[in-house]
Amino acid sequence: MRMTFRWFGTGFDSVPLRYIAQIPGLHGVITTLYDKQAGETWERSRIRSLKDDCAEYGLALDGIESVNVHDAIKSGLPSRDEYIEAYIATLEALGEEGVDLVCYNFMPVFDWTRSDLAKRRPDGSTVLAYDQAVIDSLAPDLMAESVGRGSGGFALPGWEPERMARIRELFELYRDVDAERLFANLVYFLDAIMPTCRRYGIRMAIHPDDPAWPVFGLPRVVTGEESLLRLMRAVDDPHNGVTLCTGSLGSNPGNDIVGTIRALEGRVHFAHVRNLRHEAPGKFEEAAHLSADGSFDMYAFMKALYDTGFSGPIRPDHGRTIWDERAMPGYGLYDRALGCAYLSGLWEAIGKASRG
Ligand code: DNO
Repeated sequence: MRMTFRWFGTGFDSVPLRYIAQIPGLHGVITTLYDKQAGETWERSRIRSLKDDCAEYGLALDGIESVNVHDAIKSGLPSRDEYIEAYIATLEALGEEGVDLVCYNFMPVFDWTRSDLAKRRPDGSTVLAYDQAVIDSLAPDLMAESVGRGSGGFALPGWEPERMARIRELFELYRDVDAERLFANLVYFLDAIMPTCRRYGIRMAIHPDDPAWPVFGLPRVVTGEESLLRLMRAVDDPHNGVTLCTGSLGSNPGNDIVGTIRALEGRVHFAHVRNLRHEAPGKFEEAAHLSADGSFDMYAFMKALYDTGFSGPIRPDHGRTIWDERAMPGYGLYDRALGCAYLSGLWEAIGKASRG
């Protein structure tokens, strides 16, 4: 594996690259052109300057998270073919610059959903939290407003104000899209981009739905092992792979993440490894990365990745906000840097133990 850190780019991220470069054992960053809306084509020159920014601090550009997929593609509008062309042009620009990993999601309207962006824990740290009862009591447009208010002034990934302003219109788009149609639209999209991915060696890594069940009545198709394997079979090309996000899959305690990692051997191209604390069905809060702080056995996840020969980028995910840091919820420096050190430690120990 290669240890990486998500970075939103100069002007968007509170954490400068020069700090990220000081995290021990870091190979590179996972980043994006954060000002690009879904459907826009990325210019090669901007990708090159992103790469140069990273190289200045000795960091590789290990992948893009995300090249977002336009709702016309997800909902299957006739205009989807134009948007797919634009997506392909972006993949070509990335491929020309040697970028070979793209994370994306296929969630309608919203990306990840949380009911609280700063739930206070007894030690004074704050975390992202989810409570289905709170979500059920909120209309989707109020949800978007409350996420905006809780973001501390940062633009949150997946909750772009430009899109959220059109939320009713977006919901309308999906009125007749059930899970089967959404899945078919995903397969249509992947079939269309696979030749470009093969030409440039770009590995697509779909991010699971978060949480791993339908919210606000919108369909979800990437919720666990069965749906992931179905997708791998439907587009049976190694360039069609997965972002193994333990926090998203693990939102459903019924998901056997270790089993899923093993079942997806060879198709896990990227890993987000984080911990959650389950409180009740449909109710959880995020935790520090250590097993002891949450509900997950983090060692078991890392061991399964190790045993299946995982060699892609891995990153800690959503940290707690600690030490009075002012940062985008989940994306401060401190707790994620602790996460990097911990996950690197587990990997070193697993490697040494397995070599005897
Ligand atoms: C949340 C992230 C997601 C993820 C996208 C991938 O913090 O894990 O926003 O980047 O779903 O497209």
